[in-house]
Amino acid sequence: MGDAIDAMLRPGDALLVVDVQNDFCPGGRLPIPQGDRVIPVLNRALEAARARGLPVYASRDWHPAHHPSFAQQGGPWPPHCLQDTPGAAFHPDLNLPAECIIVTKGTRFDKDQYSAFDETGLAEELRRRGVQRLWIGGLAEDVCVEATALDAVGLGFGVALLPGGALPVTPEGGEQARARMARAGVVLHPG
Ligand code: VGL
Ligand code: ZN
Repeated sequence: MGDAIDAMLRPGDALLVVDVQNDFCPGGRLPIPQGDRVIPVLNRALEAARARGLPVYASRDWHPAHHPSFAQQGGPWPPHCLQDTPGAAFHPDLNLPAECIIVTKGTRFDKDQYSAFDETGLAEELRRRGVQRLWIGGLAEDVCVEATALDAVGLGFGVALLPGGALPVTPEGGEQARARMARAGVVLHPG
């Protein structure tokens, strides 16, 4: 299924890989079950985008110590993706091209930023490059992928999820997230 992505990409498309970082994969500090299984799918999409000269973006969660999303600070999550630690690095198997633009989020001291569009300037960057449709995949499907996809739709971009390219924190969470995304106009089963 992932291989079909090649035929679905067109001019005006871009790829956005959300938070495929060590801490969100097995062995990390906030592991998404089987989170690393999205990597081969994303690598095929990255290769297809490269072959077509389409822009590629990768977001990363990049928290300072004592971030408000951490449990000790009253937030919902264990500490994860601490700036400049191995857990915050992109998974080593993810083949991000040299031209990939990195979108850093989660750095604010006062609140979390689940969406790659939340005060990052990403929408302006995409418009500058003539991007009309975003293909999104990554981790977690029911947290940052969802928030990013919903924002992208709200900002006027076409949005499709990469088939097999996202996984949730929990199966139920994933189901609910996909329902909300579908209602908002995200294309979940393109092709
Ligand atoms: C995420 C939980 C906390 C994500 C980030 O990238 O989906 N989830 N911070
Ligand atoms: Zn986080």
